[in-house]
Amino acid sequence: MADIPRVTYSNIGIDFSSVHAHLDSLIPNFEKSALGRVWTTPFATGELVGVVSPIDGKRTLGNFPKSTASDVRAAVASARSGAKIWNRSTLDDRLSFAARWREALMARKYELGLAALYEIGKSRLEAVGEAEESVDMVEYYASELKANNGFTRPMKELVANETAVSVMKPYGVFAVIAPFNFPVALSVGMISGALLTGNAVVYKPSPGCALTGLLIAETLAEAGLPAGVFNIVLGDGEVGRLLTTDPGIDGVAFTGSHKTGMGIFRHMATLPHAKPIIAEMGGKNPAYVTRNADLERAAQGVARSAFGLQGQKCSACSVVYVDEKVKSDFVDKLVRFAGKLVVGDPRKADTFMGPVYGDATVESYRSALCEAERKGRVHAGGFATNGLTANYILPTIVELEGPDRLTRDELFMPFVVVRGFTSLDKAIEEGNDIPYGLCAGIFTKDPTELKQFLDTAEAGVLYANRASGATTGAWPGAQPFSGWKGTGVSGKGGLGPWFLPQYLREQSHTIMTK
Ligand code: UN1
Repeated sequence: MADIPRVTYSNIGIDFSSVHAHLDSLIPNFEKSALGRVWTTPFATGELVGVVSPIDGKRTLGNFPKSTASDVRAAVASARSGAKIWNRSTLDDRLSFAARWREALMARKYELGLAALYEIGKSRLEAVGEAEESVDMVEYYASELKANNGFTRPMKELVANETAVSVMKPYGVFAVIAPFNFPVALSVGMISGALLTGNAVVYKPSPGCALTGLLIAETLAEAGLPAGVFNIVLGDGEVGRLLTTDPGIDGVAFTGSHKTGMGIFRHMATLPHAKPIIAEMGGKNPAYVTRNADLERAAQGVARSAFGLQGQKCSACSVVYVDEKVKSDFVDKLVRFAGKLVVGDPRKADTFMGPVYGDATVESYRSALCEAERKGRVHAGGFATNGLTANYILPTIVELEGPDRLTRDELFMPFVVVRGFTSLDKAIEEGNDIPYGLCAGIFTKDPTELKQFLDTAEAGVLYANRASGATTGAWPGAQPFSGWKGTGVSGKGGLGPWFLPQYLREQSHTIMTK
């Protein structure tokens, strides 16, 4: 497979025909062996739930058991016993585990990608991309752990014969709650954060994503960990609530909606002592297109970020502020480029957008579109008609006069709002007023405008002039993914150098040597 190029979110325009040929050869066997199984796992002994693919609403992904309340308690108890060993693992133990896990993920990356494709309707390249990202996450976090000597630091010697060291220790057991949209990468990211720092884990994948969740669990079993260190539970929000409120957990890693994330924070505030929460809670990401922009590049970057994965990314570009002077030109280019993106069955090589995930998204799309028709101008959008089910939505481009809920709420659908501006200052002010603060992008060739954006945009991930994605495409070791404001409170991101220390608590050791 050495001749097959790796897929990242930003290496657009290269020849992926060998990736497609490889996937073509894998798909028939994947459908036979990975789909339609009846799964069992120790901490899910409740009713079996059949899950179908959003691709056609028919193909069974498998039958997955649900965790009962006592399964959740048992999983936490198992993690507590695993933590006794893993909390005291050495740096070498963790690094060699990371190397083994990376190998296991690497060996099964196309299978993991295909699972994400069938499970949530991701296009081929987005799906393989997230599997590749997972491999790189484990590698990058392990390299940070090693380069920082497990984050241990010698401290000042205040008096003779006294040594002081800052040591970073695991909290104990982390609950990891993952979302549907990057079922592999976001799960692997949070699980690796916890495990590489010596914490035990109870992991709950998104309710419809048991398949990828169980495959990830298999890669961890292949990598080998002491018994009880990694545990998986399956189920809906109620199972998540039982897990995050279990007294036996010491912290929560969460990626998902603002509402659910804030619910976890509220719960922690009711406890005798709060516990750490590492949370990424969504986004509503603006891009700015000035009169000094390369408009073709801007249109491509905005379209790729607004419509990739059907707009269901926390990083999706969902509102674009365009200088009035170039607005109609930009909108024409955006509509033209978006019109060429293929909406269809994600199993096919040329598909850019598959179905949206979940019936609720179809309904909220309908109402957002009606609202946009009432309030502004719809340049493109609606439902795909070429024999697809109702969950295939076309790239939707809407122009609105004023800021309102469509420019502020996270919609999680292929829907981008265009707003005209006459002052970049004012536009950035409005973009900053969005309650979330994950990503933002600008298209300009003017260094003063670029500096103004970099100095004033209130978001953790900033991009300039990117055709591969105005606001999307962060990669481990390259773009730390730190959520500001409503997106997150820790001020440190996944994919970056400060991610792992969040799973650790500091202890200073001061020792008189004589
Ligand atoms: C998300 O939707 O929570 O930067 C993550 C990106 C992806 C991550 C999106 N790496 O677009």
